[in-house]
Amino acid sequence: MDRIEKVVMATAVVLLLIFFGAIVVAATNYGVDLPTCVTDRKPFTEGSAPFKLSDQPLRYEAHTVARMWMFDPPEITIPPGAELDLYLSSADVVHGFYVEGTNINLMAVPGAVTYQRVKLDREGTYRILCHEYCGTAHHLMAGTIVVSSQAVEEQ
Ligand SMILES: [Cu+2]
Repeated sequence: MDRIEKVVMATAVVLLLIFFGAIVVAATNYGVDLPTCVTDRKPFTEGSAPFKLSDQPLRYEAHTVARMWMFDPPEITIPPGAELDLYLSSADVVHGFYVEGTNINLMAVPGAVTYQRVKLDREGTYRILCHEYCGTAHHLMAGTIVVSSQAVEEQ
């Protein structure tokens, strides 16, 4: 083996050890972790309409349960520009939760709670669709997110 090849290989090994060490230090000392949408919340089987978080204006939280073949609650109403913390669980099998025309896309997994913070500025009705085949009536599984300025007066 040529001397230059040995130097290049030794340099590569040293760099690998440095990078691996940096990952270990980041994970153990700085809490750096892989991004995930799975929370450590306890799974729930009853959905709830969005409720306003009292300490912050225009912050809402909703708990949605997916089950064959519906979303509970079937309609989520929030005012435009509100931030919605959406928690999702499943009562039976794996379902999908996709909101047309947005980047909202979650999996509903039995025994787990997934999460996405949602902000919709434009008023309108957004269709929620299940995108994971979950049985014979999968194609009927839908819900809506209604973004309406009237939602402020209702809550
Ligand atoms: Cu489905």
